[in-house]
Amino acid sequence: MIHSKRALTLIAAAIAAALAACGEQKPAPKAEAPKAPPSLEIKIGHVGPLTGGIAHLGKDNENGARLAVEQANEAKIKIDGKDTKFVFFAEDDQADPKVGTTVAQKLVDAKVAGVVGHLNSGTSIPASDIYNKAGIPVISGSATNPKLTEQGFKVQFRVVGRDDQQGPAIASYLAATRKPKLVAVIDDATAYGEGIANEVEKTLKAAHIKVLPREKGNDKTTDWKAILTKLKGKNPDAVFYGGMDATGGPLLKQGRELGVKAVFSFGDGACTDEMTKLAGAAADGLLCSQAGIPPQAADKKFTEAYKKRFNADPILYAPFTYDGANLLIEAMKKANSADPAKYLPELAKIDFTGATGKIAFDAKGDRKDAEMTIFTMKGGKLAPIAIIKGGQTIAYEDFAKAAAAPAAPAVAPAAPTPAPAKEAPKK
Ligand code: ABU
Repeated sequence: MIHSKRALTLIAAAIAAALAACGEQKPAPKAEAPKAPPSLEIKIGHVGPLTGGIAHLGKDNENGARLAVEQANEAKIKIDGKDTKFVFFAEDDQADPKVGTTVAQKLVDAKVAGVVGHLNSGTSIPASDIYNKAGIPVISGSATNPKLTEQGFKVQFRVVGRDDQQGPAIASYLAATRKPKLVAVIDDATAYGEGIANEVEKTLKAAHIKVLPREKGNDKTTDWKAILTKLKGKNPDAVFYGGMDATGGPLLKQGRELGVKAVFSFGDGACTDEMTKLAGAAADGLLCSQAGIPPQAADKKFTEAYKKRFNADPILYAPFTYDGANLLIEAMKKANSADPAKYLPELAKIDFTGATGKIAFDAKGDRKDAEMTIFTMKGGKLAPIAIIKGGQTIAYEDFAKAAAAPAAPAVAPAAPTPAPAKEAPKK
């Protein structure tokens, strides 16, 4: 009995030991999950009017920047050894200066690394102060008022020319080719419209051309009949309007309806094919300018990719906002960082060939050697007739030929007023 008790105890101890041993058994090692490669998310903002009368231009600008960001993601760029994903933040400033600052602060709060925009000078100028305080680089692809880059903000750049280049270019071309004796100047009371109108007036007066007292609307004016009736009585040879196409179209249409015979001449904001929709046949003969190369002279790879992606042709400054976004990305690549403090110095000294040609910035952040293009409206389409660069004028057909050839374009010698380029006979 004693023996069997002892045997039972031994058996129980053996079972306990076996169970304990089982408990201690280590699980078979699991296969380790592969480590996710380090990644980096970089936010890039774009701002333009996406609602209101010039929403079509805001969307065109946005599309250009969006395409660059999408292509950068497809290219699987690495920054600081990390797989990089660019995230595009598109905002609507309604072309309103107050909304522009609100939206700029929103992008700063969202910690964007850089911004392309805004479209309008009137929104870009107040917003630039917000980006500057936050140290965030910002490149406008369309704002042309000189003040934008005259404020001494190190973060501010633009890839189009300025209105103190564009105003003299279109006014000189108008003076040299149409030889007006009396010109009416109208503006939309925005930073852009008033600014370019001032530059045009200054240039015309310097050429001893009489200018009527300034007439003003605003950026929503579509009924110009009172102003046009008053002007008709003065019989000007030319009318210059500083404003956008949404207001310039009705101005031109109503001018012709009221029998104003003057040559109509606009700056870049109203130098779009949209004029045909807005003014119909009255748009024919319009003389206008853009503060860069024309969309049709942009790199074909860009134009084809834009068309494929958005099922539309670029309208005005999409090639420039495309370049703006690519410049931000290129500077980040060069700095191997998306930290604005680190890549800003690379942006300031960049030398880049984009869809709109070679881009480098001067000390103010303006594009060096920006081209100006003069157009005329023929058969419902804007046709570029001349390129003005560094005070020199070249017929557009020669510019296009030279651009297609490997050598740099030759330009005609400088003239006090740009030598009129040959215009194709009117249809
Ligand atoms: N440059 C014409 C339109 C944009 C702006 O400067 O307001």
